[in-house]
Amino acid sequence: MSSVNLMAREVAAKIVFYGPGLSGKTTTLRKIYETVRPAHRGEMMSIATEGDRTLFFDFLPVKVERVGDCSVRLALYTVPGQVFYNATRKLVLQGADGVVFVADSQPEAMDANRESLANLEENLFEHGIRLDRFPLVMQWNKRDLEGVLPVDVLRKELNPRGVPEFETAAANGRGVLDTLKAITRLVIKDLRAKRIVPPPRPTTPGAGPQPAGLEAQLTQHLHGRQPPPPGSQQPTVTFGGGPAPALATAPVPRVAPVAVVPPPVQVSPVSATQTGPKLLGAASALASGDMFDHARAAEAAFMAGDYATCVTACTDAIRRALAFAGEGSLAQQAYLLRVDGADLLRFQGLATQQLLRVDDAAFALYVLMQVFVRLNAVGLPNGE
Ligand SMILES: Nc1nc2c(ncn2[C@@H]2O[C@H](COP(=O)(O)OP(=O)(O)O)[C@@H](O)[C@H]2O)c(=O)[nH]1
Ligand SMILES: [Mg+2]
Repeated sequence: MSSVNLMAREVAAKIVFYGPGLSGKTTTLRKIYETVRPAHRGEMMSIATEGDRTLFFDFLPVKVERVGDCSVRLALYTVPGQVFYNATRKLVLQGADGVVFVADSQPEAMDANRESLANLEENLFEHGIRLDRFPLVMQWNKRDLEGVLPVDVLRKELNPRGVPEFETAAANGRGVLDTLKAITRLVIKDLRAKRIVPPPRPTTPGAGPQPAGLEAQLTQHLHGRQPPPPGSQQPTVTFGGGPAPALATAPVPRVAPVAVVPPPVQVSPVSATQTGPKLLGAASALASGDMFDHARAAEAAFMAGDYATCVTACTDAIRRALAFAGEGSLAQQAYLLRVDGADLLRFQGLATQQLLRVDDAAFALYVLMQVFVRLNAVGLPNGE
């Protein structure tokens, strides 16, 4: 999904936090959200079930200005770890420029770690990508817990290729920004090698202040917020007071997404000051004007399991939203707003599909959110 605006020398890259359920992906993204300066990140969107499990994905945009002489916009995503959400994982993985594999360091999670890594390899392969050539960073998470596996065991099992690895405790934020910096460096290097990102401009001596390098910029922009002093921290995230729930180590049957009856969904933009999850959907939270009602209808239908109605409501909302881009076909409007063309095509294909599944509806909501985000980015609709 990387895109480059050569005039603005702006690079957009997509980074996916992958790993088994409960390994700490959502917590990692929340910590990044809390740490990065507000000016350098957008709102974090989470689509979670009532039990706080990621149903579709979490999404957090982060901006790093002037890496060399480019700006970098990062779109950070997590995937749902549960085995039966594989279609969703594939979808989120589509167009990824790099992956952070978040492993749970506890011995009882090793089977789930291995299974998830194999699943990553398989899903990337289906997108025509080989994991062993792909920008990848390993995040050994939950290092704060007692009895975790030694790092060399994790390395031997999960990182034979020797990609950069970091010990983290996402629950208290330790190591998460170092992980993010490492994957950003790898992604930029990879995009430069593929000549997607132009090499740094040659600089002339005495030409004024040099743009800072990647490392300095990442550090400056990402570490903008001091961690709150001890005692004033957000309620510590625990496993409900008890020991960490053991991950399912028994083989879990691969259930086709169509058979999944999704639990009630809470979609909520997460904010640092928020006390409880808002029952406002991620799409409607981004909507303005009469698009709000359509977005609400789409979310309500999704929650009720009525996927056909959800897709129809998304179609209505997307048409209205794209109309703000001016006259023309949907494709032209989408192009002008820089909505992903492949996504739009796939979305339009849903209209002719007989059976709509939970992933189709989730995808429709995803495209709708993308359109709203793009509209917001260009300041439309204005004057309301
Ligand atoms: N002790 C500890 N708990 C963690 C850590 N990271 C996440 N958790 C907890 O593990 C559980 C699952 O985390 P979550 O981020 O939802 O996992 P996800 O399924 O990968 O998104 C939550 O209860 C978190 O509070 C960590 O580094 N240390
Ligand atoms: Mg999650």
